[in-house]
Amino acid sequence: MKRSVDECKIIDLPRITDPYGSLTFIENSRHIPFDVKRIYYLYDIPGGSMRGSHAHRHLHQFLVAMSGSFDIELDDGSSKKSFRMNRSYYGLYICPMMWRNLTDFSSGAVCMVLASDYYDESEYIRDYDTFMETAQNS
Ligand code: T46
Repeated sequence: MKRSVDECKIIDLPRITDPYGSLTFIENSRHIPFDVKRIYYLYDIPGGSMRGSHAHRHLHQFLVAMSGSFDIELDDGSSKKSFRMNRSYYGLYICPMMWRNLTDFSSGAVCMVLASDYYDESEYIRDYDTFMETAQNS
């Protein structure tokens, strides 16, 4: 089944705000469309860096800007979409087979990723031509 960038979307999270600050929570399978098996985060990202530049064959992910801001460009092999991430009360759901580039990290930006499976390098597609071929034949 060919995946579409239209399956990827911003999801607003619950936000509880009082005079002492705000609280946001994410519940497995309730707020995001998969079960979470792994959490990781990117931080101490030097200005001008690009992260990503790959796709995952099967992985579902949900990315949140816990601090600061950055841009995400998604590419399904036919269409592209861009998202500006700059609040910790929403995140971007990314379905499998999306090439992604993360750029324009602000100073102190932290990107948290919830993922549907454990780390597995064989599940990555790191070559863009291979990604295009795989996407077009799926
Ligand atoms: C994405 C962005 C936001 C591990 O050993 N375990 C892990 O769980 C992960 C995620 C990575 N690694 C190792 C594998 C590589 O040697 O850490 C190194 C960098 O990993 P990666 O190329 O995945 O890093 P990013 O920041 O370019 O990409 C990651 C996600 O893979 C990607 O899907 O969207 O974070």
